[in-house]
Amino acid sequence: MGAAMGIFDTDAKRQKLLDKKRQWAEEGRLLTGKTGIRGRDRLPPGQHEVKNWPILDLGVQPNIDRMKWKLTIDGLVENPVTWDWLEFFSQPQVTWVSDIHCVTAWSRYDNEWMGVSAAHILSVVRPLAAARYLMFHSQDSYTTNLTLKQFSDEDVLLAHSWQGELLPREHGGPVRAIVPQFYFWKSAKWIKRIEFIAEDKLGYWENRGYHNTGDPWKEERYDR
Ligand SMILES: Nc1nc2c(c(=O)[nH]1)N[C@H]1C(S)=C(S)[C@@H](COP(=O)(O)O)O[C@H]1N2
Ligand SMILES: [Mo]
Repeated sequence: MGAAMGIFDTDAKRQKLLDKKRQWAEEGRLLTGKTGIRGRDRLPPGQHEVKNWPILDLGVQPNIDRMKWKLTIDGLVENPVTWDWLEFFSQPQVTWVSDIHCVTAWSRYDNEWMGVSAAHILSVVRPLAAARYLMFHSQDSYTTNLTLKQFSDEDVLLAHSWQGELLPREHGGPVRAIVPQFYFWKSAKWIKRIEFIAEDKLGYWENRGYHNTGDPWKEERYDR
């Protein structure tokens, strides 16, 4: 556990789960050594389909009042913004259907997300030429990093709804990131800030043995 998480009252069971996940990275658990082909295969190597939707977090599920919620998008951009819930909702809305692939080997097909696209966010804030990476910052102090190119995929969005209902708190509501081309740990729940940066920095799991890119088709589970 990072020092920053010490402030939270994480129960023993969850702590065990977090320790196990770190252990998996050290041991290279679940690796099949195969490569899948996006578009040809539905399931990336080493994954299995689930019909439920498991919940994974650091042991804290922030309870955020939608009317007090705010999102800041700043760093190396021409036009930094802070949106409250109504401003976020008044941005153009998109719907995308995508599959979830979690590094703990479950995949969930056909999730319908609604929210604000990364493409729209980029058109509003206009990253400077020096901005080549970004960091998602969440209310539970979770972080995860992406390249600007990864964030620019057309199916990336900040979602407030899933299957036509507001995103429940345990799955990252009011708003979470959805980055479908990569393992689900890149999809930050309870997002509060997107920071555009010049040099790459590692996020929470990237700092704990997980791959910096996390492409499920190449089975980029761990940094090894
Ligand atoms: N803020 C925050 N986002 C997070 C996490 C987290 O602990 N905190 N866990 C990540 C991991 S490891 C996964 S697999 C998914 C789980 O999302 P779910 O609980 O909605 O399935 O959220 C990702 N985003
Ligand atoms: Mo995960």
